[in-house]
Amino acid sequence: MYTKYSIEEIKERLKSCLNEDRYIHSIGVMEKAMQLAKEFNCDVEKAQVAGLLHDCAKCFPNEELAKSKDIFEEDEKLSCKTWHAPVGAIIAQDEYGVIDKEILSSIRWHTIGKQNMSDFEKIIFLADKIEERTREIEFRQPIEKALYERNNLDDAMLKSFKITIESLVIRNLPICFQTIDIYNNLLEKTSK
Ligand code: DGI
Ligand code: FE
Ligand code: FE
Repeated sequence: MYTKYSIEEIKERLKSCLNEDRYIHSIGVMEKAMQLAKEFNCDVEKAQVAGLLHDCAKCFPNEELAKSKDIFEEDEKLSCKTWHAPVGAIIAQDEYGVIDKEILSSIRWHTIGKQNMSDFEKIIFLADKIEERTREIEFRQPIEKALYERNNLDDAMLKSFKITIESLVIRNLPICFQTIDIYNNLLEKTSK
């Protein structure tokens, strides 16, 4: 048991604080995270909780999220789209009773990523990008292809960062240094 609530109780609660699309996305991430956990030998029950809760703060207004800016990375402060991740980890702990450190860190870093992520953190990150209920096939497919070509989580992480960075550039949005750093590292690591 990774929270004091049942999965059904968590779903009910999420339904009341996410919009419908975001709720469906969260169910999609839960399902995909469980699938990836099986395929890549991670804890399936833990993946279920992390996937379901990863965006639990996504629908909070920016002013509300900004109240926690002391816990944001310096350059994260520039990019309000990233704020729901650090706040989500706090909400998962305080409101949903999650104490498992790896679940909390997978939520914390599911948007900008982090150096040296564990396999568990990677599968939550990737499930968010390739869930089948709301992510469009043209974004999903190249990441899946990269994942299954060599059965390598880092190949898929690299592809996912490429797509995110491209889309931030196209939308004229700032990019966290950390994202660029991780991208550079993955590029080196996966070329071996
Ligand atoms: O919350 P989701 O929409 O399911 O997905 P997410 O948490 O991965 O990303 C939310 C948005 O954050 C997405 O449009 C990309 C954007 N974003 C903004 N700045 C950065 C960033 N993503 C990364 N990786 N790095 C950034 O610096
Ligand atoms: Fe998110
Ligand atoms: Fe998400």
